[in-house]
Amino acid sequence: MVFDVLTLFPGMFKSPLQESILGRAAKQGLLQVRAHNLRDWAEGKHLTTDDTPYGGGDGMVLKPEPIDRALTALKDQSPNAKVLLMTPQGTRFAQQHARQLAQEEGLIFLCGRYEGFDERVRQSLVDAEFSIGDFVLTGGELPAMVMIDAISRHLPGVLGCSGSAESDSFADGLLEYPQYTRPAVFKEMAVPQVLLSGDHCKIARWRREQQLLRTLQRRPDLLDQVALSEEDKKTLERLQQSLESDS
Ligand code: 9D3
Repeated sequence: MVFDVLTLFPGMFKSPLQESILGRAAKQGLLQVRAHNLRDWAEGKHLTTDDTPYGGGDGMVLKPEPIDRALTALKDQSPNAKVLLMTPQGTRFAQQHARQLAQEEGLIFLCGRYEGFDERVRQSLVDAEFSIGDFVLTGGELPAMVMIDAISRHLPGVLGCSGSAESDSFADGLLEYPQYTRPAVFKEMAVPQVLLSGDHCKIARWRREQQLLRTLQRRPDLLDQVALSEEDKKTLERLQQSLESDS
C-alpha cells in the first residue's frame, strides 16, 4: 500500500515510520510512505499556501488551489487512492476504520495546521474526514502517522503471523484456549505437538481455532454477539462441518 501525505511539514514523517515494524515492512516493499510538501504546488513569489479568512477573524485558512493541484498530481499516480482529511471535526478514527482502510489500494492524507481548510476542499476533493480523538493538537501530521501505523498492521505480511492483527481486535467474547505446562506427557496424555513446535504463528492460529471450537461446543450463544474476522468465519465453518460429519 502506498500512503501519500500532503503536509507543510514533510520532515515530521522521516523518522517515526522508518523504525521497528513499519520500517521493516517498508524495506520489504509491503508499504511506502511518501510525504509531499504542499508548498511545492503553491504559486507566486512567496509560494503562499494560506490566506486570511473571508468575513474576518483570527488565523489563516489553507487555500484550495494548491491542494487541488497537489491532489490532481497524486491522483494521477494513484487513481484509486482515497483522500482523507485530518481535522478535529472528522469521524473519530477507530479499529474498524483501520481494518477497512487497509483494503484500499492507496490513501492520501491531507494534513492541516491550526488554521484549517477552505470549506470547498471538503466539498469537492475529499472522501472522508478523520479525527483521532477529543484533544487539540497543533496539526494533522501526528494523526496521519497514528492512522498509518494502525492501518499498516492489517496489511498482509506486516505482522509476522497471518490473521494476528484481526485476532487482536476480536480477543473478547470467546472462551479461552486450553493451556498446558510441563510435563509433556501426563498419564499418557500428551501436550498438543504444535505447542512444542516453537512456531509462534502456528501456535496463535491453533489457539484461535481452539477458542472458536470450545465456544462452538459449549457456548454457541456467544458466537452471535462476537464480531468475527473473515478468517474466523472460515475457521468456524470448517469446524462446524467436521463436527457435523463426526456425529
Ligand atoms: C478554533 C477551533 N479549533 C478546533 C478545535 C481549530 C483547530 C485546532 C487544532 C484546527 C486544527 C487544529 C489542529 N489539529 C488537527 O489538525 C487535527 C486533530 C486534532 O487536533 N486532534 C485530534 N485529531 C485531529 S486530526 C487533525
